[in-house]
Order: sequence, then structure tokens, then C-alpha cells
Amino acid sequence: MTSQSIQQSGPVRTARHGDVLVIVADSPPVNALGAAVRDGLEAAIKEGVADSSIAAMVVRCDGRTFFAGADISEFGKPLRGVPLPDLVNMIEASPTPVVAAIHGSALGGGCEMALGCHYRIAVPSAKLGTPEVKLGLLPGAGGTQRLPRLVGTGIALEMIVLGNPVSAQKAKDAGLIDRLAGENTLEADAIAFAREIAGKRPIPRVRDRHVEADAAAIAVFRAEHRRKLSGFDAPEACIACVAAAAERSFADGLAFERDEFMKLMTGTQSAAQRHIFFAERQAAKIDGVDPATPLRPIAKVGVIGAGTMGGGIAMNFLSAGVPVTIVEMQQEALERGTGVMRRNYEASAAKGRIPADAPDKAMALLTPSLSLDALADCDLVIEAVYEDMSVKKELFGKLDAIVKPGAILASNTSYLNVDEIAACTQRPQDVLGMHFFSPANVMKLLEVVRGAKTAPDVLATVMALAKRIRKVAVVAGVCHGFIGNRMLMPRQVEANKLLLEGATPEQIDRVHVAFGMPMGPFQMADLAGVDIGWHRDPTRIENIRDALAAEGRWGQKKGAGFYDYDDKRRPTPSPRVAEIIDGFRTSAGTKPRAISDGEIVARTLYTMVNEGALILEEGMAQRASDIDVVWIYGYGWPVYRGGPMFWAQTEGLDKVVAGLERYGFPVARSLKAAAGNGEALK
Ligand code: TC6
Repeated sequence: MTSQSIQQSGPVRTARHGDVLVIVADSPPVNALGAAVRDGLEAAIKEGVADSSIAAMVVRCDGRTFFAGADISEFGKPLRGVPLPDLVNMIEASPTPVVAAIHGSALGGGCEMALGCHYRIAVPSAKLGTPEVKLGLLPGAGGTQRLPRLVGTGIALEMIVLGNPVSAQKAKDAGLIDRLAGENTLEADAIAFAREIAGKRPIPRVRDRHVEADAAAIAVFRAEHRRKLSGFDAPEACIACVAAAAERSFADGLAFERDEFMKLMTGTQSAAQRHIFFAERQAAKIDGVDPATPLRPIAKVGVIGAGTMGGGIAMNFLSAGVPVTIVEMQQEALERGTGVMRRNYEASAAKGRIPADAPDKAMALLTPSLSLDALADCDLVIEAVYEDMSVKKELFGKLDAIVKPGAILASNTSYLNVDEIAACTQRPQDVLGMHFFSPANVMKLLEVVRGAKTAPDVLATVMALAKRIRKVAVVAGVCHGFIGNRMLMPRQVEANKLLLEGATPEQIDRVHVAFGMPMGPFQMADLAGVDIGWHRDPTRIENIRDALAAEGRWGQKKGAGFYDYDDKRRPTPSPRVAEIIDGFRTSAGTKPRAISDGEIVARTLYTMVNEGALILEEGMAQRASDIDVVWIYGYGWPVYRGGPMFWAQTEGLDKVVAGLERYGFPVARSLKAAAGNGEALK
């Protein structure tokens, strides 16, 4: 039946299809449930309820997705319009049945809205989820009370506490949706479904259901995910709410959920996690480059070097369906490298992370070669060879003569001057840095290094490509170590000085781990290899690291580094390392003193913030939040602290400045000014 009249209330309109009222929200880009949408929905539901000729209602969205959640940009601001929990309750209480018709993603408040509806139908490609926990929150519009009642404690824990969405099929199997629609016939199928259920009584309401308490499932879940969730406040609150769904009445459960939600909403963790949500999306925007800049097509990629880095880089593209030509100097190295890639894929398939046929599919897109000439028709070539300027210069000179005009040439250097590399070509406008982090097929961060002459469309193309290969990319300027490694340097220098002054590797690492870092500087050195960057002359011992390297204490791989390791790679403090450190103290005439944890924080973490401020002053990062993104995605900075620049803000910039001054560091001008004015670093 065709629609008879259309009513519009802000971003929400209604259309009558006989006795079914179809309510359509249209609020690009993702139909977030902002005040105008909520008010429009409330008005539309009221319209349907008030009209006795309406037997059922359908709620759906225009655009690319069903409601992707509450509008995060409204959080922390005064509430406008009908609150989302009230809207969901009102829909659930409607005497006229409501069907949620889902495409794209029903996330967070969007999923909770669907739970308030009486029936749910979704296209097969749809996803449903409650990712609030990733924003340091919980599903605070009744989601923690309704979801367990509908799908049981086990699946509710997975969805609410881990924040992972489920496919429409899984949702159907779990009872979260009632029916699958045709991929392209959602509205028609939803209307037909609405007619089918229109007369059914009683109207099914999730609030009326009961879920059995399942303490065992909660205990197992907690134990299984303890490590992953440690340090975060929201997961525990989510678990408590899921437990409450079984233990309390619906009304009490809702009240409990509200209290827990408000505690999280007003805490620093959620503020940090929401900051990162927007920071990540902001990072994709390039200052001074028109977002409409036409991009260069990238259909084929070349990678030079089939070592750990080159192989990992190549895998990103293969996994995204982009053919790769990989070049090595020797047949043996080429075979070893491609063998490692295949084994990595197979290990992922064995763990069920990728489909069983994915390794063959990916590897079929790979062309191994011993000749640079094989790169002639690539649209992008990424060099991942030994970190040596003369080697890179020679290589880029050769590439310039081989690779087709218009192709982009990228270096994976971690420190070297991209402008100097670009100058070895006739096309410096086509050259930039693509600094991947190891393991390159896993780590999400990509620093895209903009050279002095890099063309805007080259930069824009690589930033867009990063999204295609599911990286979080950040634009960096040309400076030693770019953003991340440059900030690592003062931390490293201070950590080593602290050892000489009286701290132990264990103490410094403990402070960093307690802060939330996955490991401390010395644990990291042992994992990466104490010999990395070592001059390889065992007679030249200038610092503790040289002494360890000279003794073959190269870290975990040798069973000894800053720590001793057993055969299961479990670390214990090393008496030998203590002896070595003592030796350095004696020869420097240093009397060890007790070092406080606070001093370690100031000297290893405040100094990073200071370096970040310098990076901003020099224009080497576009914005402070980009620096935060680098540290979250490249170095495991705890997301609930929002990255170093955000954390400095929560710590108090004046405290950071005072700490730096106390230990004699020259404070960056911008940091001092921001602290003085009570402003944020931008
Ligand atoms: C919640 O629901 C709490 C409920 C309890 C209440 C009591 N709000 O990611 P994209 C913006 S908490 C505001 O690039 P995609 C985003 O910033 C929420 N804005 O797109 C970006 O803006 P820009 C729970 C939002 O296609 C633009 O939309 N929900 C929101 O790669 C495009 O985003 C979530 O956590 C929002 N909720 O991915 C879901 N969502 O263009 C969060 C997006 O100005 N969203 N924006 O930079 C997502 O996961 C993804 O956006 C996506 C689409 C999967 C929906």
C-alpha cells in the first residue's frame, strides 16, 4: 500500500502505509540519537499511538546506518530534549506495537532503542552492538537490563563488557532480532512483519522477561578477560549491571544502571576515551588540504624488503585485496620472508581470526621478485630496507628511474630525513614517509611523514589508503623520530639516568606498568632486543646498554637482558645487571639514592609531554590530539588516560611544569604559556 501522508518533525518523518506508520530518521552521517532526533521520534511515536487507525509502527533510518548510538558530542553538556532512557521506556510502553527495522549498525543507544521496540527485523549485513564500554561508559538507556533479559547473561557479557558487535545472523540465533529481512527490501519486509504482529497480544516487552542469575558465567568471564580489562573502570560497572539484571527488579536495575552510568560519565576515564574517539577521526583530516582533493588510484603496491617489516607491511595490502610485488636481493631471503607471511596468515586462520581460505587468497595476490624492475607498474612503492641513509638514497635514485610517473614513493624509515631521501629523485612531490610500527600487520598506527615538497594529493591519497588497510594514520613533519620515537627519546635518556642515580629497572618498569603501559622501558628493551642500534664493538662500553650487549645480554631472545628469563620467558631481577649498574655508579662516583615513584613519573612521562609540546610548536604534529593517537595506537599508552597530551591536562599543566622545573628541564614555551593561562595544548 502506498503512503498517504508525510509528516516531518526535524530529522524524523512519518509516512502512513495503510494501518502501519513508518517512522524514518534521517540525520547524517550516522543517525546519532541527538536531541532533535530523540524529540522527533517521541513526537512520531505519540502520533502513532494517538491514531486509532494505526495498528503497528516501524522505526527505520535513512542513509548508511540505523542509529549508531547516542550523540557522543552531546555528552558532558547540559541535556536538551527528551532523555534517551525515557524515550526508550516510552516506546516500550506504547500500546501500539513497534518494529525496529535495522540496516548498517544498531550501536549503543541505537541498539538500546531497538531493545525498547517490541520486535526487531534486520538485513543480513546489519550489525548490532553496545560499544559504550569503549567510550568508558555502559549502555545507560536500559541496555544493561534489557539485553541480558533477551539473550542471557553469557552473550550480554560479551556484547556489553567487551563492546563487540554481533552479526544479524548471530543476533537472530541469540533471539536479539526476530527476523532477517531481504538485503534490499527492508522497509517492505518490516511493514509486512508489522502487519503480521499488529494484532498479537500481549505485546512482548523485554522488561517483562526474566533472566536467571549466572554467577558462574560471570566468574569465568571475569577470569578470562581480567588482563585485557585491567585498569579500566567501565567493564566492572558493566558486569555489575548485567548481574543486577538477574538479581533485581527491572525498575531497580534501571536505577542501578543510571547510578553506575553517571559515575562513569563524570569520571576522567570516559572523558579520555571519548577524546580518543574524536581524536582518531580528527587525525584523518589534513591541515591545508581540501578534503575533496582527487586521489591517485592505488591498484598495485610494491614493497622493497621481505624482512619482518616489509613482510608485515605487504600483508596489510594483501589482506585488503590489493596486489603486492615484494622485492628482495637474495632468493633465500625472499623465500624466508614470504614463508613467514604465509605462516602468519595460517596461524590467524587456525585461530579462527580469518576464514580458512584467506591465506591462499591473500598469498595469491603476492608477486615475489629479485628485481626492482618488477616495480615499474606499481602505483605506490614502500621501501622497508636497512635503516641507513646512503642505502636509502641510492635505492630512491634507482626507483625514480624505474617506477612509472605519478607513482608514489614511500620510505618506512623510523628516524631518517624524508626530504633528503626525496631529493635523490626527480619527483620529490611524490615522496613521503610511511612509518609502520612492528609488527606491521598488527599495529594500528601509521605515521605519514609529510616532506617539504610532498604534493597535497599524494598525502591525501596515502591517508585515504591507510583507512583502506585499517590503519589509524597521523600526519607527521620531518624531524628526528617523527612524533612517537622522538617522544620516546627523552623517556629513554631519563630512564637510563635514573638507573645510575639509584633506581632499578624493576622499579622504573613497575611505575610504567602501574600507570597502565603494557610494559616499562626496560621490559620493552628486552622484548625488542638490547642489541638493536648497538655499535657491535664489545670493547666500546659507554653505557649500561653497551655493557649488556657486549655480554650477549640481548634480551628475551637470549634469555638475559635487563632481566634474567627462564625457559618460559618469565623475568626475574638480575643480580648481574645490578652489578653492572653498580659498576657504572662507582666509576661515575655516584652514591645511589632512594628514588620516588613520583620522580620517575616526572622525569620519564612529563618529559614526553614537554617533547610533545615542542613538536607542536615546530608544527611537526597538526594538533595535540594527533600526538595522543600516536601513543595510543603505536605504543600502548592506556586509552583510559587519553594519550600523553590529554593526560597532562588531567594531571594539571601547572603540576607538569612544576615537575619539569623541579628536575631542571627546560620547559617548552607553549607548555608554560598554556599552564599559565589555564588553557589546553592544541
Ligand atoms: C551511547 O550510545 C550511549 C548510550 C547511553 C545513553 C544514556 N555520536 O566513524 P566514522 C561521527 S554511546 C556523534 O568516521 P564509519 C564521527 O565522529 C555511543 N558522532 O564512520 C564522524 O564525524 P566526522 C555508542 C558520531 O562509517 C562521522 O560520524 N555508539 C557518532 O567509519 C562518521 O564516523 C558508538 O560508540 C556518535 N555516536 O563508521 C558508535 N558516531 O565526519 C560510534 C559517529 O565529523 N560510531 N560519529 O569526523 C562508530 O562506531 C562508527 O562511527 C560507525 C560508522 C561504525 C557507526
